[in-house]
Amino acid sequence: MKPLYVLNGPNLNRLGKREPHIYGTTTLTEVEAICRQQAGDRPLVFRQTNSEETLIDLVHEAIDEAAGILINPAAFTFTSLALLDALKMFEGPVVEFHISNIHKREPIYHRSYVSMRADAVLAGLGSQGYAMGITALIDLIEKRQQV
Ligand code: DHK
Repeated sequence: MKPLYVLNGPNLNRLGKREPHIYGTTTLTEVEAICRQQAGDRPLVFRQTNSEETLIDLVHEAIDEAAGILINPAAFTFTSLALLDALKMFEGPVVEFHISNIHKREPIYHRSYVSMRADAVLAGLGSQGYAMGITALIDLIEKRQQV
């Protein structure tokens, strides 16, 4: 069974301390545990990077290895055409995830490049929302396998 890839972008390593009024107090380690709990016996690869190059390299790895991608691209959501181009090469389902409701925030957070490839977008559910992201990704994978 191919693994689910959960990819996290810049500054998310500071979750728990970072702007708790926006991102809450759940740490990234706790987010990983939430994802693994929700994935059950499905293999899961969980990564975080502050580097655009590394995030793109992880998407390239997922192109060959993953059943689906759950990605919180963080600030690269709004800046990286290169990330969009990388995601376009992935044939499996992509779920875009944001802890905060980006559409309720400043305009700089409104236009997502990643949404131009994502099959679904979840935003504003807090860190606990990663569990719903995993369930949505598994659902999209299974639906494709039924076709
Ligand atoms: C995380 C970030 O770092 C911001 O750049 C995004 C996203 C929102 C989040 O809500 O998870 O705008």
